[in-house]
Amino acid sequence: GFDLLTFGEALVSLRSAGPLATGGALTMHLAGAESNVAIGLARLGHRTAWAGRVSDDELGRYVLRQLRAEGVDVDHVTRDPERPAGLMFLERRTADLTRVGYHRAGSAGSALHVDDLRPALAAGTRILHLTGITPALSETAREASRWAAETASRAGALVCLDVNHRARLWSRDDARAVLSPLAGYASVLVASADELDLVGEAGADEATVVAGLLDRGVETVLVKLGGDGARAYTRDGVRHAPALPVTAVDTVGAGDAFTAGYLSGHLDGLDLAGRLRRAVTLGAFAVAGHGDWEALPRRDELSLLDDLQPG
Ligand code: KDG
Repeated sequence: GFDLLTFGEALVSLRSAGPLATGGALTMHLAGAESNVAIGLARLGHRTAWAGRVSDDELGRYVLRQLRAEGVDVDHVTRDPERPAGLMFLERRTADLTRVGYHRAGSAGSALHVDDLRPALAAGTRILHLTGITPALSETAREASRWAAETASRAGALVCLDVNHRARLWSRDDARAVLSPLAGYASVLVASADELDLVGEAGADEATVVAGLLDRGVETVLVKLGGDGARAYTRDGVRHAPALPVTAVDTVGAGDAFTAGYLSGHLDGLDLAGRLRRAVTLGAFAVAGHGDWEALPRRDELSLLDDLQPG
């Protein structure tokens, strides 16, 4: 079995150095919140698998090659001969402003179906990670997400749902209607502060949403606060972890790194403080380097930022 199984849509991201409307060179990267998490864990030596559908062409081969090179198991990936790869343009519009554009409607990844996930789940996993992006992609991807969360939690896996609201894909009300029930399968729920009411009542404050989630059986609620770190809620109370004081050059992927660090700490049997420390450490690596996941640490690099750790 795997330590962690995750699934979703991996995208080919094309990054510009300046405004897209004036053209120029684009660089090609692997993107996708779930594949970012998979790479974060694989780099730390955990047995990690990613499942999903990829286009059966050069771009699909590129996605698989990147994941394999990072040590992520892709044995249970489906190749889709009919649909194209999902693309994402990451436009560096100004030094401080990046704009995201998706070309993913009708993509291979968005056609994800329950049947694509059966073999990977049958292999067994300690953790199932999923995001609120996948259920926004299509009806079949939504059902696949629900089925996987239910099946893994029944089998005794720790289910981690990272809300990851993508406003380009659906409205907050549509997201809430799907993600709120999905959260009922989760042991660990990750959200940024502005996403929390997508797994509770519209407009509800943090304390109310968290209380509701803990009541429904979620064990740990992690609220990401960007440069302010994160708060972790359990039945025992709340704990705050400050972010590490690094120079942020690229925040895309920081949330995925945070989640990967937390789950790595769980797999290593760390206590809550240790899991949070690893979470903010991976988040710091992600923001202090370019790319969604390229700057994430190997296990022998985890201590590189230790001088920045409080306490
Ligand atoms: O978390 C980073 C992701 O936003 C990026 O890799 C692309 O998965 C992605 C998405 O759907 O936005």
